[in-house]
Amino acid sequence: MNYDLPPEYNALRRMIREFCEEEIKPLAHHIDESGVVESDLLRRLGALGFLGVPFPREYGGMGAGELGYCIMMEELNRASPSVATIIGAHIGIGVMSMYLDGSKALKDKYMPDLCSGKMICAFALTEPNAGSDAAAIQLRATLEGDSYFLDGQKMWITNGPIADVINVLAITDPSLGARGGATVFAVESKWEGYSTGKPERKMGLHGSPTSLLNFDSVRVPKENVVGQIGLGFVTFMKTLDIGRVSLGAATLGGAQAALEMCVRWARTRQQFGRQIAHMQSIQFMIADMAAEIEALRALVYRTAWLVDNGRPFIKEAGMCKLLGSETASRCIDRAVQIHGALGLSRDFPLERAFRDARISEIFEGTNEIQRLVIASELMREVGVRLRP
Ligand code: COS
Repeated sequence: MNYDLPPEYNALRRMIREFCEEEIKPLAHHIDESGVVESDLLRRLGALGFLGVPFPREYGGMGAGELGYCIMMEELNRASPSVATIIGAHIGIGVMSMYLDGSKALKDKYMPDLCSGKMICAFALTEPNAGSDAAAIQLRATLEGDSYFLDGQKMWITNGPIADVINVLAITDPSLGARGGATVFAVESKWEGYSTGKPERKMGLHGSPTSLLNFDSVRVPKENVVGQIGLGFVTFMKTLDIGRVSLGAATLGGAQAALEMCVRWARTRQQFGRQIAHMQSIQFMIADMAAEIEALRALVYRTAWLVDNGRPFIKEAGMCKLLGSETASRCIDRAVQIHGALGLSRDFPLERAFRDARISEIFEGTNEIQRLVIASELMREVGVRLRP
């Protein structure tokens, strides 16, 4: 379970795994059935410092960097993908966008409460007409005196119904469009004119609340601009790059959990008078899973290392998300096959894992977008600029 990482990361993993085994895993089925992650669980995760794992201590974080954060996401997703998704949206893209480009004053204002779990964060990019084409956003921010007024809608926003602070990308200069005329704003959900739609009913991740956000002339003081006016698109693209690494880590945890279930089942299940582990058809599936997971682990940990050491990582981040989500889907699918009818039972975790895994190929940039990002980076290295 240590995977040859330095001792401080092993200690972090042990701490998180213990919490997951005792406090999250026993609730995972109930979370799926009820569609709710109790806010008390998030508060307790915050009190233990888990909601600030990657961030420096000066902002209330744990200072464990991207690698520490990836280890946490891996462990959380092993226990409950719904809980992992709430925390991934909160830390990995929500708080991250503020941490990357926000002013010190803004970070001082919000990050300690976000890292302690007193406040929950969301990242709002997607709109009715802007998904993969992120630059097509229309939500408008108009400057009047010392404030901006936000008008428009965001949709499919993870943590939408529970977020206290939402980092929102809005058009501030329509003549420049999103690529030079969009800005990020930190909006508090209690402000007048802000409201959310009812939670979306999804195939999986039932405990991770997702909704539409409405902005009806929401007044945002100038101090809540995140980063520079007009450079919000870049802030959001950089945030998504980092988010893709930890998303890869989460899928790694999901795939690993499926493999462990298969190994246990191959030892206990008897058919044709012997453990199914002795059958080559089962061995081949388990071996393929193990090999793919090991390759994914190496990629995710190396990419996290690139992030922590200030090296370029955009291409590798796309690979983490692409390979991770497809590996997890494939491994969980094989696990269902190995478990036979039990794999389809709603009383056994694989059916839930199967439904929960599917979205990883879609959210935070579809896998088609990841292929485009990887190809763009490859071609950029030889001086060719690709357009979507
Ligand atoms: N890091 C830093 N800056 C970046 C960047 C990145 N990864 N990607 C783009 N930028 C900046 C650059 O400044 C770029 O200009 P130059 O390269 O000319 O200097 C500018 O933003 C515009 O970039 P580009 O023209 O490549 O943007 P596109 O509109 O063509 O979009 C894709 C590119 C498709 C990759 C982008 O729209 C995307 O990632 N889409 C998916 C969005 C997504 O993940 N949605 C999921 C919902 S949010 S959870």
